[in-house]
Amino acid sequence: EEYDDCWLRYDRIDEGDRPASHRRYCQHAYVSDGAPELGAVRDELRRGIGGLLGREPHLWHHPPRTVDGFLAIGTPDEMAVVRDIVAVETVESLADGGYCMRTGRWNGADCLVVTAPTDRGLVYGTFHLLRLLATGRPIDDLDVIEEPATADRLIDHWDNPFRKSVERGYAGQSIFDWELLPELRPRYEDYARLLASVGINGVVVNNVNTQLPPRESANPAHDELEGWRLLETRSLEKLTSLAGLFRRYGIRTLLSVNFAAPMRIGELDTADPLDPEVEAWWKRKADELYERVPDFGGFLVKADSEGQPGPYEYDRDHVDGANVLARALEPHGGRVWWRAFVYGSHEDRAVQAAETFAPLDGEFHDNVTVQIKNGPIDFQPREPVSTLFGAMPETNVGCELQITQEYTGQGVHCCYHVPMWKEILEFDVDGEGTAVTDVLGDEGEGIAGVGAVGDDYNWTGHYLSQANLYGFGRLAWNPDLDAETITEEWVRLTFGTEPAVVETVSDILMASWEATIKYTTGGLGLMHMMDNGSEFLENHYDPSPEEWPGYHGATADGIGVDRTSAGSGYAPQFRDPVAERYESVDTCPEELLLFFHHLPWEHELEDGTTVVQRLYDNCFEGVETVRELRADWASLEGEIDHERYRHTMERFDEHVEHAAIWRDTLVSFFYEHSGIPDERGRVPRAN
Ligand code: BDP
Repeated sequence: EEYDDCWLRYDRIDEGDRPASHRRYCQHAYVSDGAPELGAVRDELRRGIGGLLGREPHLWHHPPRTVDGFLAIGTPDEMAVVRDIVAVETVESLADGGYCMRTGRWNGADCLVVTAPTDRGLVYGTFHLLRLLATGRPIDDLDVIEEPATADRLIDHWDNPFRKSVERGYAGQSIFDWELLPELRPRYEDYARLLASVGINGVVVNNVNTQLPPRESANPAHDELEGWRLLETRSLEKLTSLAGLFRRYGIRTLLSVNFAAPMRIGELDTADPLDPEVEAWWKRKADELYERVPDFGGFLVKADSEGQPGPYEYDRDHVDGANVLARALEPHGGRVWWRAFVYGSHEDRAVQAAETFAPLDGEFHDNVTVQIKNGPIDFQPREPVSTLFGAMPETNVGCELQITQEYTGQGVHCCYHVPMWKEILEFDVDGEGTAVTDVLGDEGEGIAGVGAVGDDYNWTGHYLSQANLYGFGRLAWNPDLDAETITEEWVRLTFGTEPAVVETVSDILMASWEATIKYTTGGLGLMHMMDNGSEFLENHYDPSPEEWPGYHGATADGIGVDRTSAGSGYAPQFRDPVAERYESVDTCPEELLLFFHHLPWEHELEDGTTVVQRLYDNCFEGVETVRELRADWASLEGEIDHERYRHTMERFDEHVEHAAIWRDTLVSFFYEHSGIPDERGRVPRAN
């Protein structure tokens, strides 16, 4: 089976282009024995150093003698050389996953130590070292201390086991083959390497939709969604095998579970979370799981949301629902990730999550994390941040981001999400400098990304979408990294260090998100301009603004949705002064203006342009930018390998065409409702 190496290419660097320190330190490596993670470290050193330097390192089980330099990788208690070069207290004070890298002299040789309090940290340290080598950085004067900003950094796969489809996946079928498991595909290991190389430490292997919503089940065209079956005893052997592989890379395995499992899998006639038999069922199931997978991460649950079962059916609330699962996992160190994605009972869905969850603050068990989507709607190209991040101080919260490009061009458009995620994670929730990331800092909190990989050769459908997976991991590890740093790192690892290539690809990525926002929304905060498709899980790719009057609020007199205190009340859910800023038309930032306000088409923006004219201009500008990005990509012909050049070029051709379709649909829509022509005459008048 063939597939791309993504950012772990380890292409040979010519002797002349590489700092002398690489060879001096990396020809010999003393790696401690024991834990499975150290096997992964050794394999990676062979691959990485073997590739980059053209010769595999000599691996030692004791400190090498009579060498000029060597690597020493292990925990302090296992290696005297580590203790001599790095203070034990420094290492021991680090959080799980943290590590130190430090150069020193030992027994007449130069020595580079990679050490950590846990084996998982050694894996991360090794990948960091290889990243330095691959990007051509010198390593002879290192003193690095790294620690993850948040304890849990998860990928949520929306993969449907058995039938292998991926909900909102644009890169082919699921990489997980549950029919074949417990037999392992080589690809799993390479996936684990990619994830560990950017610090991901948990993988939820199946879709949050574990059964088909009732309204759909009547449709014979759909196979059943059967993710709930993974909790069956006969699936556990498969899970055990996969979990064992991920464990080598410090990654814990988790499952999405069906709240009605005691009925679907067990023999009970209720799933009432307060029923003692239900409680006992979950406990038995957890015991059974942990017997096989002692480091099992826990359960992810979508309950009472879009047709998935939940506690409401029994007149119980989300606390009752989450806590019964939490009690079952607690003795084993597992965690419940309980999603806050609920809507349907309010005219404006934006307000519902906070109304439902904020009053429950403080009632969830310690091993429950409430997992909140970044915004109040649903992964739209740009949304305001969810008010829940500032509303549950006594609860462990997690932030759910979308790596897959459901609403941002799927496998076709180039849209780099890192700048969006920076905006979200840096958002000041209280106006006093408390960023979303600060809310995520405690034990039991974290960041989850909805996965983007599939069985395609290039993993993510679009080669440039690999950058979203890379960037997600890097940001989850350290949200303070700036977008430019992450981008440059990815490009250097993926396309090499030639300055013109690095600059061109980085610029393309950095410009892509703003362009997407413009041609898919008009850039003033409109939601849901897309096609919902006619059946379950379709589309979200083409434009179809007429479908969603309640979301964009377009009428003859104006556009936008009033979400101030006079309207649906989303703005006042923020804490002051944030609430005040959104509440007033004068202070609301232009890019979210129509999210919070319904305004006349001819309302004047700060520079005197009217709302409708700005919408026109933005749509045209967005497409212009995409044309420029395509031209920039075209300039790389001959500078990068032909296959990646060609594949991506074809994507750009389609991107330009499709962006123009978006533009034309949106501007006609704005014109039809407003009756106001484009000042620059670009918008076709009604026919
Ligand atoms: C929406 C998707 C849908 C998911 C749902 C969710 O369109 O496929 O099931 O969110 O997050 O974005 O549960």
